[in-house]
Amino acid sequence: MNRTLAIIKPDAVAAGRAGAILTLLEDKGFKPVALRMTRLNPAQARAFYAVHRERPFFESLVSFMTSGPVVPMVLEAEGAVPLLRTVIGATDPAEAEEGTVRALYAESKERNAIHASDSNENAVNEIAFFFSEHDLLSL
Ligand code: 3AN
Repeated sequence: MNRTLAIIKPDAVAAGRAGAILTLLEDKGFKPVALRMTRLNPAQARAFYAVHRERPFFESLVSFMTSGPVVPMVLEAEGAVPLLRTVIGATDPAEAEEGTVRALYAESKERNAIHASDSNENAVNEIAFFFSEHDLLSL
């Protein structure tokens, strides 16, 4: 069994879609093993998205990610990382496959409803960013 990190982003939480997105993820076979609600401060958002610090959209992304509560969660499934990337859809909702989280709930490339780790290595680091080992349930 593998683990990945998802974050329901401020746009989806503010729109009241957190529950619908969690239901969709559960319907696709993911088991949440840790979940909480938090609001990132700018230093945390900058650290989380450090790989994007040279990109033109970085400050806007930090501003968006700190604009309201987020729901980070650890999800377990066979092949969790690639499976979740498929289930969330493309970064740009206009290009996201029908039925994906972003096709259903994202507003734009930036306000795109959900984050998902893009490699097993990043998943380990991103899970540790939000959760300590004793927060993770063994199912
Ligand atoms: P993904 O979230 O699909 O892994 P990344 O890692 O390329 O996409 O981008 C991280 C986040 O940065 C995206 N979720 C989105 O919020 C924001 N972002 C990416 N590309 C753009 C863009 N061209 N304009 C504005 N925001 C963007």
